[in-house]
Amino acid sequence: MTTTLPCPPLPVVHTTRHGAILCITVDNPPVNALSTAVRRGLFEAVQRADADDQVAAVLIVGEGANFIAGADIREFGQAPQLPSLPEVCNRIEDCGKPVVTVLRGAALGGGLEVALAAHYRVVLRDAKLGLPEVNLGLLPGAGGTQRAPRIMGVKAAAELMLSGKHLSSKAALAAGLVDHLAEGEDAVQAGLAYVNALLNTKAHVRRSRKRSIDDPAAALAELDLLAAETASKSRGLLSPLKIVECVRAAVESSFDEGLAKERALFLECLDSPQRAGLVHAFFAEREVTKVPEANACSPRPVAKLAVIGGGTMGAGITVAALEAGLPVVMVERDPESIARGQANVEKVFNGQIAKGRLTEEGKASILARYTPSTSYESIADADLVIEAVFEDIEIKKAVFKKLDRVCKPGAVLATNTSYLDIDAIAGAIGRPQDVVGLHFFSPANIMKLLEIVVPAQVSADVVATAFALARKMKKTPVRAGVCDGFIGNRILAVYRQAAEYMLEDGASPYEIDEAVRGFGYPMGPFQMSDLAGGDIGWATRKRRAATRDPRARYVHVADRICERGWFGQKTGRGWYLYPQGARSGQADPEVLAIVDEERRKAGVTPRPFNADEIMRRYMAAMVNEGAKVVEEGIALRPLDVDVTFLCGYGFPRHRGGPMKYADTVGLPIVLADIRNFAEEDPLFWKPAPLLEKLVAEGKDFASLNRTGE
Ligand code: 3H9
Repeated sequence: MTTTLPCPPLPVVHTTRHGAILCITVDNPPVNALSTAVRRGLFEAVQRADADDQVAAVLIVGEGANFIAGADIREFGQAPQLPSLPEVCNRIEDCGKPVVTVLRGAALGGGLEVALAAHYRVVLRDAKLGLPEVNLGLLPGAGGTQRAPRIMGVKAAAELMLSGKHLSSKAALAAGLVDHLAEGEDAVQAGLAYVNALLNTKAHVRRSRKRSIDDPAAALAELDLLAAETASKSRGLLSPLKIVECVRAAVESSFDEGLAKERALFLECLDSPQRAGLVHAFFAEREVTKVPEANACSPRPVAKLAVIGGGTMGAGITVAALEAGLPVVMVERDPESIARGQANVEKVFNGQIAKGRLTEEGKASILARYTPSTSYESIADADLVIEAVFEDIEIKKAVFKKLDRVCKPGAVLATNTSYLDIDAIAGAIGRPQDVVGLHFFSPANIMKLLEIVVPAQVSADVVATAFALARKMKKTPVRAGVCDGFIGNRILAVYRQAAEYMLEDGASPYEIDEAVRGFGYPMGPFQMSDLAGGDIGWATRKRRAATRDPRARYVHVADRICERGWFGQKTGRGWYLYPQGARSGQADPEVLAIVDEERRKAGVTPRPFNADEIMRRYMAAMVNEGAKVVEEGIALRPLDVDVTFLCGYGFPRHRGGPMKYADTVGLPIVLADIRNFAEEDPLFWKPAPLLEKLVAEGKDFASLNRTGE
């Protein structure tokens, strides 16, 4: 009888000798993150090299396309294991023999900190260097806040940490962060050449902890300015403020005191719900791309795109596709309309030129991929067509019938509708298997979210094609089922309604907006409506009027405002006043008078609301509808709802999305609120059965995100 023994795990750190040089390779796919095993391996390998008389120098490289992408984010929140990353970095720096790192691909966070602790740094051309911990609610916690200012200067280091941005190899060399930019693609070869040169010149170890800060007084003055700017921009975020504190310690204290400060503040950030929310957002944005159709089949090739409609959405989609390198034919119904469509496209690029982000030549080379047309025949060879015409089902069906006539077999036919029944659109033509929803958000060339709406008859490879297109266009795709409003707009309609009820019950639109901003949104729902145009919501309300439950409460204030032609910023007034085209609005006493009048008509005696109550109701409505959307399979998992709101609706990222937020608050508390509110209005505040079930079982939404359990 033969027994199969489990394979021993492959070593995540291995060493090879090249004469007197010991090469340590971190080999932990996919991105060589610094897991416990990697930290142990690195620590022990450096320890052994230090003690080995045959070793004269150490080289550290990463296997594959990356050096090291940082600490293993999956380990955050688990019991800490030794050695810690600061200990590993200190061990590297303490090595008595020169330690050289070669950086390629990602050298981020803890990965860059390993390199900063080494004595010399070489980069290959494709390297991207950064300390992006701030994006995860953290600060560089393995000496980065102390070593980077000593190596590249206080201001540049603080800006690198506060922005979370990556530096190219050239920029890193110019900033003094690395010593040498090597040609070629072989990290080991480049490293060996550099180490040999060092050994030939008898170069010594060079510890960044020993470096002093240039002109500390000037550095502190710069830091004061950065601190003030950070405090005003941080909108309740903890880690940017802590980063500034650590950098200040780098200037004012000894290296060891600075390290101790960094450790204490890092642990504080690590424990914060902000870190948990941001890490959830990081993984959720990657999980959303893992959908059954994309796993099961290959996408159809897409080399040529067509967009029907040159309005705001059509032009935005066209720009996004052109920027992704795709050739695009834009179709409009007549010469005047296509001229407007082309002008809309050019306006975006002209704006980029005005801001210095694009040159005239750059614009010309992008527009070389753009073909305006008034003939559907011109898109006969398109691989994928996106319809972005007026939001009316009959108009859309007519467009799809034309597409059915002219498009080649196998072309993907997508609609950019935000609410309409895509099953009905697909059912109107002879190839429903090719029809999918691609719901872009405005401005489509900027907003990350792309809802990929999956109608009943669509074939799986069309869905896979939509996900591949999203990747090419650098969008964050979320799979949604067909219903009125899909994931995002369906949930928005409900919490918007909760806001209107509070408005009629006594909160002013300005108090509601302020509470929502206080929660971390860039703007409140009434400001948002003024920005988007009140007429859009008005049209939706009119469309839904026929199917609205006659027992449901209806607040008329928004209609009264729209009836006056007050559609928001574009008309100079809406919920707010915008004198002389101002972008930020002022409270409008006439709006408050309309609100009072509607309260009187509805027989409501207004009562005060504080920010806490406003947010409890606003979030309870959002979470309850989110649970219904998950339960009905409109969203695959709670995390898909989270990503929709993070990437398309301005939900504060550090709270991780509405479903993550509900888990943080505790589902029993959210459900108790809903039951409490239901005493006033049981029809609106009907608890989602999924929420009740989870509470009864003592589970949270996160339990539904863990697939395969
Ligand atoms: C830190 O370092 C703290 C220290 O200062 C102090 C410690 C004491 N860990 O994005 P992709 C996974 S904080 C674990 O799709 P790309 C990712 O989930 C850290 N996993 O590829 C995905 O997994 P899956 C500071 C990680 O090519 C797969 O790798 N570092 C990590 O578009 C591929 O990722 C950062 O913030 C990680 N650190 O982009 C860098 N990184 O296939 C974070 C990635 O199962 N990472 N994964 O879905 C990134 O920015 C990008 O992932 C990177 C690659 C640019 C590296």
